[in-house]
Amino acid sequence: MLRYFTAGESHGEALVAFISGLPAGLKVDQSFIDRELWRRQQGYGRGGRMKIERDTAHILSGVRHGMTIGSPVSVQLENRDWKNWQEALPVGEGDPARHKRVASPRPGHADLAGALKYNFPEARYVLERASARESAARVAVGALAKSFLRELGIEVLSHVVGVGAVSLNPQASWEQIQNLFKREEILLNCVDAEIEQLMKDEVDKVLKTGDSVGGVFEVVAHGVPPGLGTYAQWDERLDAQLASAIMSLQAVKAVEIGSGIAAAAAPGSAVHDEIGYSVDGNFTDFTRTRNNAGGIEGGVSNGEEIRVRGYLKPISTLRRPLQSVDFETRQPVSAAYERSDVCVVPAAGVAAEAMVALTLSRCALEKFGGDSMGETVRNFQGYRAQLQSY
Ligand code: EPS
Repeated sequence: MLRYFTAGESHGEALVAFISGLPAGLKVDQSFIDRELWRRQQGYGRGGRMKIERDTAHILSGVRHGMTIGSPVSVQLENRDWKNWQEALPVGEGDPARHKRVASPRPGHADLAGALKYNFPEARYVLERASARESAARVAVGALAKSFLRELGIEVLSHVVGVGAVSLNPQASWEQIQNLFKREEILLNCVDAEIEQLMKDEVDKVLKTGDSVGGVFEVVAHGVPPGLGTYAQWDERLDAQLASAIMSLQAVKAVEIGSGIAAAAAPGSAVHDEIGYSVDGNFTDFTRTRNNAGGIEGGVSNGEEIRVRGYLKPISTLRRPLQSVDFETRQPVSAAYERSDVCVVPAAGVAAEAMVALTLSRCALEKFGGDSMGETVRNFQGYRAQLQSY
């Protein structure tokens, strides 16, 4: 069973990720993991922290001679900023006078709910863990999941479909999204250069006014065979698992599979994807003329591209803060501000790719099993042959 956890605080010494259940014999390419981490750090509208960090994955266990060995993989990501925080956030008792309080909770952030829950007098420890910095650890193990999926012919990428009031229409093709992945400079990760400029204008607008902006990313999984996930039990439905995985990312407030939102207002005839059948030599396939279902019907992948969108609220740390209350005096004050990003939509898309890759890997391992890659791929090919002779 594929399981993964993360640990680490935003300004602690390091982030740690742990993944167990990957088959032995999976090739691990360190430069690929680091490129994924680099992608998560990019995008127009990032704050000062990304100038400090150079995220790289330091693999501690589970990989020898460039291959997984079937034992749990643990990965450490150094927080370069730790050197500026070790006295404020020591593991030992330290000097309480050096503690950096977060005196007033930010509306929209975990600050208030977290302080109430854990009975903290202020929000420092809350934001340390609630911060989206944690998503870097997910991207590290997500890169391993992507490497695993690639052995089954499945690729997972993302692109940005909305920033503030600007959105991309019509749908981006897989080829366009693949081309984005090759870019050495990531602005807003939009396939349409003109729309991307308008998105940049949206970010510039909030930069000027001390505000922040949200948006929408889309993750696309290409090459997914029919049959991942099942309607047999509520928590095994693929769409339910993906929705939970995406919703678990910081700042995501809604998730959409395929054209789910528009579908709620359209008649059935305009929504459901009609079915055809094609024969090309020995190769036969069920076909669709469109993919409003986002590649999932009845909680099961149907062989089309999986398309899932995450809707991000604007970052809750504002340079021109909203009204809040002082934790100690309970008097009205402005919400706390240290520094922040103003737009993180492309970065959230990369973190969401990791979550989709981890979810699909878990479903694929449930279906195909295998303790070594040879065994998993053999089982997968057997299933492929079964589909061909269906
Ligand atoms: C982040 C690092 C954080 C934040 C951001 C995500 O760094 P710092 O708090 O030191 O500036 O920039 O976190 C948030 C947006 C948030 O609301 O907590 C990162 O690595 O992505």
